[in-house]
Amino acid sequence: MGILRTAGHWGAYRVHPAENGKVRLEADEGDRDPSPIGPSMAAVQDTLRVGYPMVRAGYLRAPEESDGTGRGYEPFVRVSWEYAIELASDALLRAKKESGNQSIYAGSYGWASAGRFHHALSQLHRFMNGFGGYTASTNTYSTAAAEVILPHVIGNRVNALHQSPRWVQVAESCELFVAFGGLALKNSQINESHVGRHGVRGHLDACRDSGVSFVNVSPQRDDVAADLDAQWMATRPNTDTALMLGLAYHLWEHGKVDYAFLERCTVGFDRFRPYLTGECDGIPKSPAWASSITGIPAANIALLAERMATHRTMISVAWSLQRADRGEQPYWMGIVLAAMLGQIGRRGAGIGFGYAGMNGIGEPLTPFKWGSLPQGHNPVSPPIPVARVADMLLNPGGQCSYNGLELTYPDIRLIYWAGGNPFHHHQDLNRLEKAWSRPETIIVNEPWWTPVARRADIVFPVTTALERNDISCGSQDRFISPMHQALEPYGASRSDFEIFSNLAESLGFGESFSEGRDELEWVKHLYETSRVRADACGVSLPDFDTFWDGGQLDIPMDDAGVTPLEEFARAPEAHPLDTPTGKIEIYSQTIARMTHPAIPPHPTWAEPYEWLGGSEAKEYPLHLVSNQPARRLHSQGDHGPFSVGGKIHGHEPARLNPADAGSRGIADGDIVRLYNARGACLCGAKLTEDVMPGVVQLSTGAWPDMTTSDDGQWLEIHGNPNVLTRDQGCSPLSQGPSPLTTLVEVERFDATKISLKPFESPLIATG
Ligand SMILES: Nc1nc2c(c(=O)[nH]1)N[C@H]1C(S)=C(S)[C@@H](COP(=O)(O)OP(=O)(O)OC[C@H]3O[C@@H](n4cnc5c(=O)[nH]c(N)nc54)[C@H](O)[C@@H]3O)O[C@H]1N2
Ligand SMILES: Nc1nc2c(c(=O)[nH]1)N[C@H]1C(S)=C(S)[C@@H](COP(=O)(O)OP(=O)(O)OC[C@H]3O[C@@H](n4cnc5c(=O)[nH]c(N)nc54)[C@H](O)[C@@H]3O)O[C@H]1N2
Ligand SMILES: [Mo]
Repeated sequence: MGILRTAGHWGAYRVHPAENGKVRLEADEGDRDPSPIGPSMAAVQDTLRVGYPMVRAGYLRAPEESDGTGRGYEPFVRVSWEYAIELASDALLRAKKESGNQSIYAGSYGWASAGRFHHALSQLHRFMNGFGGYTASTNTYSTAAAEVILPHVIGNRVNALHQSPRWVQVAESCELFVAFGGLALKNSQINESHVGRHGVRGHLDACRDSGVSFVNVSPQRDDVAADLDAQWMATRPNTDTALMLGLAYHLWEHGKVDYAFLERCTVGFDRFRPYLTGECDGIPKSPAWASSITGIPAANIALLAERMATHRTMISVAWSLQRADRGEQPYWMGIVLAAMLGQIGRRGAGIGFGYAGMNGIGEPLTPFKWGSLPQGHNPVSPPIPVARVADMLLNPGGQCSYNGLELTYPDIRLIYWAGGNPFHHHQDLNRLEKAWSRPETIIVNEPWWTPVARRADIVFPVTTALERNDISCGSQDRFISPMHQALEPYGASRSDFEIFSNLAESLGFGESFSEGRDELEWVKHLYETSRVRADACGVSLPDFDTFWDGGQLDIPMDDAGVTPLEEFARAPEAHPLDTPTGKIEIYSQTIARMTHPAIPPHPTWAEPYEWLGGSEAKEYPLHLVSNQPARRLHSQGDHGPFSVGGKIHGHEPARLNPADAGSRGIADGDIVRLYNARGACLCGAKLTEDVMPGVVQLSTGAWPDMTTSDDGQWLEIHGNPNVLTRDQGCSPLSQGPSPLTTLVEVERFDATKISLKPFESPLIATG
């Protein structure tokens, strides 16, 4: 074997041996904008690892009568693999026999690690299906509201969330790029699969060089790279729907609506117009009205509408906008605004979702599907909206409205989590902590002693990507890369595949789970499946050995190709959308039939449950923007040097405007307490004019470090925003998470008595 290679969500790398048996990662040749997250992850391959199967002491004493309130506090006891597998098998069998497979929750959301074969969730779901099924989750924390609203408005076929008009075409043809939620370069460092080459910086350079004008509609100035000279329209968080309505009103008032496009490609403008003009409710959604809600001067709104009508315009809507109360609305209204401009389907113009949210957005899709681990069939239904997990645990038998359905929550007795960290990603962690104490058994597969591993009954230690063989590829990346095993497994850790093979063996379906293949045989099988599919599309891939010993392969992709929405806009009769009418639905009969007051049949502005313009702001006058971290992927690698290097006295930085800091006596570098009625956390203050007044920004992913404060309340002392966010669905339509709708207050905090220990292994008792 020549050069060893690996890949992660943050890039593709060559692996070099380093001191103390460690490895050093060097960005793959050709990646001109590599991410430091990869090398930082490599530095913690042996830090805070779970080395052996571990069982919570109270659970070990009495698995059948365990008290879940001890989770997260009691010490763990090291056990043998045989015993751990037996305990987990017994628990699975007990739940199945006494309450049926529905009582097992394996919705297990999370990003795990890159690698087509060792994808933790695919392994878990294949295993659970072999066992007779499980309660699953539906939609994602990233884009749940969009995943539910877009099919109603533009259908599924266009796959709009992953098929935004191509970057190359934007650079060639777009004149005005209006970025709702910005284009944060930090977010484009990663991908759902791996990142072969970081391309967004280059695309933005090309846009700048060809004279594209950028407008950054966001509470943060630095959501768009400084050298793009974007016009910053600082908007109150969660008011984008109102702003879009104001822009739409101006177009209508000044005869700038493309009625021919509306006639040809949409339905329902006639039912939406009375709302826009105020005919039906007495409130014209004028720029002046939008100004009173967004805080943006009316003249600027009118001016932007004029520019949009006279330039080839891309309306870009970041995913963050829909991770909020009524997050479906800005997505729907963005499409209506683009339709009124009549530019949907024109090269480099129209509407795009999630630009710069990941490296792959705005890239073409691979022309064939990569091989993947077969999942089998899950006979258990319904799946539960992913962010309703705490509701489900707290309310067995309770009802949940979702996309026109009434779901009943199952009674969950066992949770199996692999590849995610709900104790960073879920909202209102204090509430989740209560919900988490309910089930009888919680099993977690994890490489590190993360907050969720620490709250399990049985922890199976998992190898990392550097300790196993795999391939990395994905539909939005033109590269496929080998992932070679570069390190011996840490301690007694095993891959998720081995763990589930062991469990399946113990439960009597070992052969059907593994199909008699070992790791490398599976990797080869997935590669060969891909090779056959590629061949059918005229793409020739080398044989496995050549690929395995070589570097990344570059798959030819069609940059100039037509996107499905472009095809539709050119010839809507020949290429109808798969909406009920075949057209863009400005008014949806399907949603109207749901007859729910919180789910209007056309885009509508409604006040979020808490926001800067509402009465709640009297007590908690700052809007918390908990966005994605620049120095890690979610909570992964928070203990790595790159993430730790960004902390302030060990706390996660919270950025706020000097005006807000000054009025509270807060100086740069102070420890501050962010709080509201749901919880409180400690952060390091960072003052910057890049954050608009009235807003505090705190990235997600700091490992929660819980303690009790003087008043007996829970205090999170590391800086995790999810002790402050509300655990409420966006609406009964999508039930998506709404963390970006959160108000807080901030004060200086005397942290002299605080002992910060977010990165510690739990106590290990001798068994
Ligand atoms: N307030 C607020 N909260 C948010 C968001 C927000 O904007 N604001 N964003 C949300 C979004 S968009 C997302 S996607 C979620 C992200 O939430 P998650 O995807 O849950 O976050 P990660 O930190 O990536 O968790 C992955 C876990 O998998 C583990 N892991 C890695 N490799 C393997 C493996 O091979 N096997 C196993 N078994 N485990 C492995 C890692 O150690 C880590 O603990 O957070 C959501 N939460
Ligand atoms: N480095 C790094 N990159 C990542 C991730 C990571 O963890 N680390 N996570 C990845 C994942 S899973 C996802 S889903 C994507 C998420 O991609 P996004 O959802 O686009 O990312 P965020 O950083 O949450 O939000 C982007 C910006 O939106 C702005 N914003 C917040 N609320 C509002 C609002 O109401 N209106 C407007 N106009 N703007 C608002 C904020 O200023 C914020 O900086 O990022 C991905 N990229
Ligand atoms: Mo996400």
